[in-house]
Amino acid sequence: MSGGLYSTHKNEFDQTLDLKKIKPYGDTMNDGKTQLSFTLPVPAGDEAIEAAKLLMKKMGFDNPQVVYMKELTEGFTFFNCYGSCTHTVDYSSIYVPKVEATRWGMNETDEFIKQHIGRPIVVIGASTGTDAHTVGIDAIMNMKGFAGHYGLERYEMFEAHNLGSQVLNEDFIAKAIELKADALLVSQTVTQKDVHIQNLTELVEMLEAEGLRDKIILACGGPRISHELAKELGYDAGFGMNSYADDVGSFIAQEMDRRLNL
Ligand code: B12
Repeated sequence: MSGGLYSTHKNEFDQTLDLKKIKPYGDTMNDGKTQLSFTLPVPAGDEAIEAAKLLMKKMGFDNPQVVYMKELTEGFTFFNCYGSCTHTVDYSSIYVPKVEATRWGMNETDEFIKQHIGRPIVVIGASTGTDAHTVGIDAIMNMKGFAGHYGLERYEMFEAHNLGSQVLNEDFIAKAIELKADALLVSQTVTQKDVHIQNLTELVEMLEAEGLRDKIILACGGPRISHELAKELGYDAGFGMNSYADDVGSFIAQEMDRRLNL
């Protein structure tokens, strides 16, 4: 039969993709199939399953199913569930602010800095406040880098200082003054009770009070940081998941060049 399995599959099961009304894809287009997990503050049992299903209905899921349940500790039950999402979003109208820079590899960035800046750029990074997560900032700064992308310490034209974790904003700023930093890189992983917002905001306010904010390139990153949030908080750029030294390195080089040419 001509067309084979693929065309049969497409004709029989897939409905038209409408980018103005997208919903999750499970087995077939527009089936809305979604997996989600959450914990309820009740003991495990039939009533807990019913509560989970009712909640899913209220969230907009048809045919809610609880496929796994476990009491984590007395009075708290974890659920894995499936359901069909009834909502859609208009993908064609989405606008996401992004860092305005061309992403280069290490050699290209080094070459650009040599030609346009003419000296190594001093960068200080830290996971600040009470945040003890170091893997993110290490991924960006360490010599060996992350997922095949070398970190800033490996670059010839970056003088990179990684201060580690739980660095207080005042110590971070003192180091920036001591080393005459061109750029500060802040990593924030814990977002519970919006602690990252308070901490990131405090740093901006302290830099402003010292008269340093305009003299420094300030970027932040972390799994729940977006460029939009970073800009809102007074940063020059924000980097989320799947970002590498390439992204922030080329941004800093291009931003420094832009400022030198103002
Ligand atoms: C390892 C880990 C720990 C280790 C950290 C060890 C260490 N030396 O870092 C330990 C055990 C210490 C730990 C402790 C805690 N943790 Co923890 N931890 C994790 C875990 C499992 C992995 C994080 C990680 O290393 N990711 C890998 C790196 C490479 O990814 P990344 O950080 O996102 O970095 C990338 C980007 O975001 C970006 N990036 C990051 N920073 C920057 C900075 C700049 C400038 C740029 C450009 C880019 C950038 O680039 C990186 C590479 O692409 C996560 C869960 C998970 N699977 O993600 C929980 C997690 C982050 N931890 C969590 C929590 C709650 C805690 C604790 C509060 C637990 C507790 N109650 O004690 C404590 C916090 C202690 C503290 N004071 O901070 C929560 C955070 C929830 C939230 N929304 O806030 C998570 C999500 C777990 C969970 N699901 O609950 N944790």
